[in-house]
Amino acid sequence: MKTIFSPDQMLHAPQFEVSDGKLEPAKEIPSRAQMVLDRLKAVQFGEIIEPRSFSLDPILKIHASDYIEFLSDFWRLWTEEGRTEQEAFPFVWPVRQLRTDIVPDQIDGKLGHYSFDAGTPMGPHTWTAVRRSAETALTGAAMMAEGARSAFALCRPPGHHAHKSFFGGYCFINNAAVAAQYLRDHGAKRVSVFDVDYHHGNGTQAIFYDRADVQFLSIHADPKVEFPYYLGHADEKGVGEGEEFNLNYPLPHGTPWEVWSRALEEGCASIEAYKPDVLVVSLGMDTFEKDPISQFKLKSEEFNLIGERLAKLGLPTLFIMEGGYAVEDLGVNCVNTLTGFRQ
Ligand code: Q9C
Ligand code: ZN
Repeated sequence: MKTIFSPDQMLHAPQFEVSDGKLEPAKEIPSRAQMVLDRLKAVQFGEIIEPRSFSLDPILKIHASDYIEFLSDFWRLWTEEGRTEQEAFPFVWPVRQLRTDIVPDQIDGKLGHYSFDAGTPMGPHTWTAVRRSAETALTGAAMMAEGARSAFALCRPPGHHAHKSFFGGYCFINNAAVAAQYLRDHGAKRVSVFDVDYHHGNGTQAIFYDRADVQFLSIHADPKVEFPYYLGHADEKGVGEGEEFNLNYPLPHGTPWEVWSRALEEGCASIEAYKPDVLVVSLGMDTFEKDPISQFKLKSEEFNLIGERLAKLGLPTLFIMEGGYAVEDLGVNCVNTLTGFRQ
């Protein structure tokens, strides 16, 4: 299995995030990617290649053009405004009865309009890294469309919390959604996206919620007690043509493999019934017992079992990296999953 990665993805290097009501050291940091690369090399997992370049078109099939323009122009606007801070935080949002149809001219108003949390700062090179991360996912999708049986897109920044027109949860472009759409546009009739990150994939769910051609499944911490809090409940099943093609498996804090793996089984059975042409896995390792921001209890060896179970589906499979913040163990947990799949 080939891995796709560009060093440009390291250029997004946040210092801080707002979490638990205070400023904390950033968790989604470049060393995450480095740990995975180091482990892939240590076990000689396979070739690591640079992503191809793509026009913005495949990204614009998922994201609104004004949002992408905002992301790509942001740092220029920020500095033109006279701001000297090296990272920008949103801090005001258009909730409920406030207007979302008018984009403010002012930079802080724009930041709030195009985001949903203060945990996702933007820096001088965020856009470069974000676009390259999406191209990493797109390269994986292109390889699958060209006949590969599997590929690993080492995406960073991650993507599954990003919606059509807003960022958050460390995510800017929804890499998995962009890849799934690319696969649809290049021969796949049906695509399943299985999100095994600890957090609900709210962005991916919302993007495909009314569609029958992309099935979305997510195993995650119950949003009643965990980020992203406002999406990911079991009763969210899709709407219109998309009804029954959205499947959520919210689980309580403390969930161990014995319970988590039952949701994995159920998800796999639903994928088998759906009969997709290709599987996209939103691969988060933050289900790990030692993850600093998460509350599930998976052990390193159990990541191999995830890979093994997914392999039994017998589908062409594109892995897209999402979360995982136990940096020291991230490489092992990630490569364990890929190794389990390959055997
Ligand atoms: N105490 C991904 O894994 N912070 N994003 C929540 C709760 C945001 C995670 C803080 C976590 C975002 C891709
Ligand atoms: Zn996560």
